[in-house]
Amino acid sequence: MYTIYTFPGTGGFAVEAMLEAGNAPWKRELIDTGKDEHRSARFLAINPAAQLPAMILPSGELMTESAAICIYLGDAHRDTGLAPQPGDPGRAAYLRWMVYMSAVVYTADLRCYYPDRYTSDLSGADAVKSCAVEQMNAAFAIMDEHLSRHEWLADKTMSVADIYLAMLASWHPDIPALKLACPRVSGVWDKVAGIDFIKKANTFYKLW
Ligand SMILES: N[C@@H](CCC(=O)N[C@@H](CS)C(=O)NCC(=O)O)C(=O)O
Repeated sequence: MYTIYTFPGTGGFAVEAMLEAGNAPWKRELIDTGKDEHRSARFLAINPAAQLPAMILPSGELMTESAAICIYLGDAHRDTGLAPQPGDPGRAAYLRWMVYMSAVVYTADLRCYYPDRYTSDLSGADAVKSCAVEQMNAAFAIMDEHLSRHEWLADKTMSVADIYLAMLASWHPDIPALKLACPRVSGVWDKVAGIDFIKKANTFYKLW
């Protein structure tokens, strides 16, 4: 049994989509960030970084970092077909974009939505935010250009990287502008949104 600690709107979405696709037994533990439950002693004992999602594996081991959890689940449940395996075409691109999105885009989202955490001078928080949005836009443009030459991020096969991309796109602070500037990113988001297990995950996460 997998246990995911999560809440609507969070990066638990991509993880839960993988759990849905993998048909493995799992359960959800709600941690209400609006009530600061992620900073409670109970949750800090699970994830000292006070971030969602966190997941307990069937072995009892803890995993954090949404991209790492998605990669882990893609390998543990290969029958989902959502994670190109070593030797498969698309493996290098899949790993490249998973790490890129986690390291560059997700972190820009955090600077955008929590700018006060990224400066010791609160009067500069607006500048932190606008710079984060510019960095996010630059990253989406790089992925949009890649998608002008490849059907999916990992080329010919949809992978969890595309699900992760849709999640990050849904967090953009100006979605109409993103869709206009990055039509291929928008196209991947539309295709991902039409899949049944994604619809099911989104009934809880309400990302779009
Ligand atoms: N690098 C982490 C980031 C996780 C993260 O920042 N999650 C957000 C929700 S999407 C969170 O926990 N926010 C609450 C807070 O930072 O106070 C990951 O990819 O899992």
